Amino acid sequence: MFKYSYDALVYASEPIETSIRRVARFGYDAIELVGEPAHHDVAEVRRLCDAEGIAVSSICSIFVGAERDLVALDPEMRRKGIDYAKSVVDFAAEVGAPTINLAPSPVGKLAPAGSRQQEWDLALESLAEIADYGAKAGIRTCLEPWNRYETYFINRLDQALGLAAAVGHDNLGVMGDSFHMNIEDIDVAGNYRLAADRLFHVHFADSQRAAPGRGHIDFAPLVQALIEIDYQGYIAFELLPAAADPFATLRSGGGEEFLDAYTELAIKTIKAVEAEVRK
Ligand code: LER
Ligand code: MN
Repeated sequence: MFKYSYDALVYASEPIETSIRRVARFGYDAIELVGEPAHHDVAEVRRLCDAEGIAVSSICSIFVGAERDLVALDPEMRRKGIDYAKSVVDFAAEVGAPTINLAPSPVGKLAPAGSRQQEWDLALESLAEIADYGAKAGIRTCLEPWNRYETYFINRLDQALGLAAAVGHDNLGVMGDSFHMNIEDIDVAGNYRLAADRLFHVHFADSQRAAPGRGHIDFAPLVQALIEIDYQGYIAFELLPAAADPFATLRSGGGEEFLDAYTELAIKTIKAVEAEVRK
């Protein structure tokens, strides 16, 4: 059976203790933490996870803003982005998370500042440095493609594979988020198969980013593909309200169902799909 995780990003700013207890209560193997090292007390996270018998599956890097842009044309800004990614690697090592995700440029940057070629070349350099730093710390790094409304850089898993191959570092793989892939990838299951052992991490959410079972993605072919490639990573649920600014919705107390109800429903739905597919 796969290992399951829930992204604490969904829980917005609630105390981490509540989040860890909730995922443990609903039978998860792990929690995914938000890539804001300064917002976490590492000793507390470790103590709570040990007490609840769960692991930290991964760190979800937060590439937002000009200071977290791995292809920034200004070398000082680019350095800030690289240093941020390295701080997420350090955080992962401290909390015992095996994997972090990376994005070449931040959420909401919808056009290159320089030429595409120039930014591509900068991405190769920045990503190689971070992948290498991760390798030395024993932390796997992987590229997450986002849909066209979040980034111009890479939108599909096959593009992420192309970028990872161009970097050519063993420690740089890809991850596939079913929400983004449902929008952009021609064949979601096919692209999981194409990634094969370069697929380091998976995010699952339904078509409108609600819990699987609440939208129109048929998860059986996706699960089948993961089984066929002998996927050994975690399936982490990253669910968000259907709003232009889902975080504002969560912060203002909207999206109550993303707490207990979806935490319970997501794992229940996909475990049932997994059991059926493995029959
Ligand atoms: C992060 O995992 C993600 O999928 C992005 O949509 C965040 O903006
Ligand atoms: Mn994601």
